[in-house]
Amino acid sequence: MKKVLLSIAGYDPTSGAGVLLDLNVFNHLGFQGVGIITSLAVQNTKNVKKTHSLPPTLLWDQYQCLREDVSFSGIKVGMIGSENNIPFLEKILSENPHIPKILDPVFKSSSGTWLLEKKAPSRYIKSIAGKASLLTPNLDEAALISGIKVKRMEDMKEAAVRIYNQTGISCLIKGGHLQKITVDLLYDGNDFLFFKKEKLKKNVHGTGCFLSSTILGYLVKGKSLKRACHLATKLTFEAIKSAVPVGQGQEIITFPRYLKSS
Ligand code: PXL
Repeated sequence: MKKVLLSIAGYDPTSGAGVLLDLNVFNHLGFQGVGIITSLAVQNTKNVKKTHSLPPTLLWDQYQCLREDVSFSGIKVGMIGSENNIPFLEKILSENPHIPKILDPVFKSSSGTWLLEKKAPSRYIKSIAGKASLLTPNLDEAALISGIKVKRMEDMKEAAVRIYNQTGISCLIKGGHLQKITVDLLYDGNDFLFFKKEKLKKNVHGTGCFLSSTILGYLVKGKSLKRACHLATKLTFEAIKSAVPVGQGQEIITFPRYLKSS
């Protein structure tokens, strides 16, 4: 039977981020994707106009309906939309201890809109401690979680250690918004691993969603965390290069046609 990966995330109608993008990535990597919608984002490629989160009971209904039918080989969680959904998240993570689980702590959109209540991140972090394979914050989210300013590579190391100590979860900090270069930093409690890329002058939406769902795919294919992050950061870089404009705002990230998935 085909392996199934679950995305728990928001609905971005442009398909440039959230569940629609995740399922597209899972499909390209050879998996069946299934999705649980947490929040409806009213947005176009220019900005997020508003979001409307679904209540936890509806999240639970979606999960139970899928679970009684299919078994998940991996789970990726993106935008959860509301603090009310944190207990649901905690329950799902606890119920699935033996499969890879990636948490992309989507607190704010790249266009600046808050996608979770401002005070919720600390509760989020407490609830997920010890329950996932990897956290993938960007610089702002890493600063929010760790409580320090994260502007340079040295700050990224300090923040990653703090986040690891707070959560017991390996951490990949995405440095796409550093000033001169693009560097993602993985800390697994022992080693620091930097993934450096040339800085691309493109304004692309959904890069974080693309990266975290790609890492999940590689983990489920049996790659180690370090190898999965190496392969996924490379693929994401190529996908950003292949991004295309579809409207007047940010470009949509696109799975490179010429690349093989494994
Ligand atoms: O890229 C962050 C993100 C994630 N998920 C959804 C979004 C956005 C940003 O717009 O709408 C649903």
